[in-house]
Amino acid sequence: MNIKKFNFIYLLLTIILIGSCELTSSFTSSIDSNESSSSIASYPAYFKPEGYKILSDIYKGVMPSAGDVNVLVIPIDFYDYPRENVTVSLMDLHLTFFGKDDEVEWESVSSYYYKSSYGKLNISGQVTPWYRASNLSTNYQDGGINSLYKLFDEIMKEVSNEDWFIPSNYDSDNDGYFDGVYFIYSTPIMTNMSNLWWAFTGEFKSSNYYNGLKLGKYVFAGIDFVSYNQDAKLDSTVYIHETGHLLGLDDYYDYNDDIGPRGGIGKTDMMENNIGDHSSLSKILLGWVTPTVVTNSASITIDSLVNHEDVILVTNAYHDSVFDEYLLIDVYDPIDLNTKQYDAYGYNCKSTLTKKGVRIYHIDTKLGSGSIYGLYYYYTLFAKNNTSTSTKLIKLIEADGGNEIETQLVASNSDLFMDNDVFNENGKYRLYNLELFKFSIEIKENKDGSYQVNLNYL
Ligand SMILES: [Ca+2]
Ligand SMILES: [Ca+2]
Ligand SMILES: [Ca+2]
Repeated sequence: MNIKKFNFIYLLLTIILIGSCELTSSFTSSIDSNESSSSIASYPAYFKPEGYKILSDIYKGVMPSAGDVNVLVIPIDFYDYPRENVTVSLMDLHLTFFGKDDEVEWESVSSYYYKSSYGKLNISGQVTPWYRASNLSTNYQDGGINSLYKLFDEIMKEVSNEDWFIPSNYDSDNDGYFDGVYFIYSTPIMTNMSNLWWAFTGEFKSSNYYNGLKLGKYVFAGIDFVSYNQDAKLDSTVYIHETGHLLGLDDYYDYNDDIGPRGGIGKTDMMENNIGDHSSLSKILLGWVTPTVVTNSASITIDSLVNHEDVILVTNAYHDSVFDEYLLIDVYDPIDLNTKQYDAYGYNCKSTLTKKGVRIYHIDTKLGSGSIYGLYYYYTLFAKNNTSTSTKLIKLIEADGGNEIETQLVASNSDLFMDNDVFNENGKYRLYNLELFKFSIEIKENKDGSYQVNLNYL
């Protein structure tokens, strides 16, 4: 698909357009905190760490990842694309964001995040009435990022001056930033083949206050995504993915096959192809699950991540931080958030993982200074990304020992570790600094469907 180059998008982000579930990119904010590792203490063989920092502790202007969060969904129309021409009603938009799971095709933004966070994140909010942009949609398309910021500034001034607007309602964590703002435009998506009319999450570059609050991260997405999948009643998947960015998560898909390692994590994740539940990495970064940290030989039982808060973090040396290099072990299960979406949206949203098994991820979330990679430029907290760096931010280790995620760009059931499988039996697996990984990992399936993970320090 040829995309007309949109000048500020050219500078700030490129959006990949693939299947109906593969959408959007983000650019994320600059870093205001430098989390370096602290002194290495001595730890028990396994333990639940306390007091470590998560994304929202070090990332200004992101949506709080826990608690009752109240967001604003602001529909914007234009003289050349007036609200009367929009087929999606604001009630449908409301249900897509805040409805119950049985009021939408799959999950609403709210019901998805409630389930994925094990009840820790409760997103509610309101869809405001339509606001009219002061210029034609084409002006913003041609006007660069500053014209879009000007639009947001005008809209936020209007919204924050409304009688109903009570600032404290929109800042649950009291950090001075709106918890979440979604600008939902009337223009049909991909109008004029411009990737402005798609979906992205960005950081508002202004120090303006709106009735006492600052706008940090925002989502810009079309209302047409509500009806993007033709057979689906109300489709929230794009807004769910963008909310991941509002929370501070990166994309896990590969923007470009030609640079860096290929294949992302094999099309298996909400931050990759808008598929299923969030990964154990995302859940750790958002504070929804506390990993069991393993530093010496141990045997630990885990069950499905989608409905159990079970993740093992195993590392040669734990540095009191989840912003580091380590392996994560969790249980994938094609149930709940990992399955109903298939029926709703069809093939393109279907994970190729169709059975239960153990996933082992190689993670490198060491903090960086903001990655820049040419056309694929965006700010990120992390030194690594899944597009252009020589090793990945998050990599799914293939149980079958093949490399099909990088060669065929998709994971398969044989990439899951099953009963009696052993990873790194010979002790030859290396971390990215070429240090040998000091554990072998043996998987035993229990009668009740959970897995015993035997970690043997080599
Ligand atoms: Ca806030
Ligand atoms: Ca790549
Ligand atoms: Ca494989």
